[in-house]
Amino acid sequence: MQTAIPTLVMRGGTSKGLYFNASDLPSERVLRDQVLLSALGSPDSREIDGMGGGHPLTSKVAIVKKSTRPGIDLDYLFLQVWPDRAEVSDQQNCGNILAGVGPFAIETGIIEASTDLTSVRIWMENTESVATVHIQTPHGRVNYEGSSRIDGVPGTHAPIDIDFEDVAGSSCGALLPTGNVIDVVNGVEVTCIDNGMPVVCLNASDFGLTGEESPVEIEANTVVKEKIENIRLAVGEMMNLGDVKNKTVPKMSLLSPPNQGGAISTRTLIPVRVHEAIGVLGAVSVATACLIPGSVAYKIAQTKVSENGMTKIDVEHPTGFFTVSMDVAIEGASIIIRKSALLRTARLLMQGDVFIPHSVWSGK
Ligand code: NQM
Repeated sequence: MQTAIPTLVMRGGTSKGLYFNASDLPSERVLRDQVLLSALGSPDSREIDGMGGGHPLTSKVAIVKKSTRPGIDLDYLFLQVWPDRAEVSDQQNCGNILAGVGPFAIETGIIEASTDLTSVRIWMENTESVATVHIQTPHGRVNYEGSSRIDGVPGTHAPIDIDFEDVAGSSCGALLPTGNVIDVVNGVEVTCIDNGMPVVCLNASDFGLTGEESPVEIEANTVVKEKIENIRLAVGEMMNLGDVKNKTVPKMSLLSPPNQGGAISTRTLIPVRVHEAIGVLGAVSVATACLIPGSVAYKIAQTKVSENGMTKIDVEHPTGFFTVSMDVAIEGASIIIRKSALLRTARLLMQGDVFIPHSVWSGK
């Protein structure tokens, strides 16, 4: 016997995952996590007995419900299901999966669409912060087709514009969680930053890399990976994240000068695998570091701050660019990011039930 749980499979930005209505899952956390591990097929590096894709970017879950918070439409909890470890983590947010949350809620009737454009205010439970997502909804239906392109996804799709409000320090308590622009860890200069995602900025050249290596090449370089992981373990406490041994944060971003006309080039460990692109909030954090005088990123970046304070930063990554626009006020040594705006696309891939064995959960 198996239990059927309604779900939508969606691509959100450059990630893919299962989207659930919170009311369809067990509310008790341990049981909920067992259900999700079973649904995705973890632990197994191929996730062959479930819906996960065997990679952190395709082993993701969104749990969505109508919000009771004033001025907020939806609550969104992101969960990272480790493919090869029986672990479900709520320790990070995901701005890519976020792109599919509004469309999911409209498709499943949690909220109603407006005509033409629906703006949805989403409470991101992982980081206790707000995003506003703008979805094309002609005749009250989600439109997925269009001419917007994001690097890392083939073809073009309807745009989903996302605005993040104040997300600085949302995981670590401060934009610069160590209190410093630069720390020296294991003899290497790092900038620890959290503008929506905890990220450690590293200079690729400090690891004997050009920064243009492919994700496969970096993943094969066990010496460099070990050196980076040792720095990650050392900065966890300094970033107020505690022991990060089994956590997916902080992300480790190797930076080098741009070579495609952007502001900076990145290769980001998330933290075991190397991202094929870069995470949404990960890109926002790196882009922010580019604006902070003296940071590892600032020293490498070729950034132009526009006159009206709206700054556009093209973050290069292994499969193209990620453009972040920021409303920034730099006053002396302090930097205030009022808003970050970016483009994503999302697509409904499948609607149905995911089946899990009765022995895991016999249903509501
Ligand atoms: O940083 C991958 C992704 C992400 C997270 C990761 C993300 C974000 O590409 O907001 O989107 O860094 O684990 O989906």
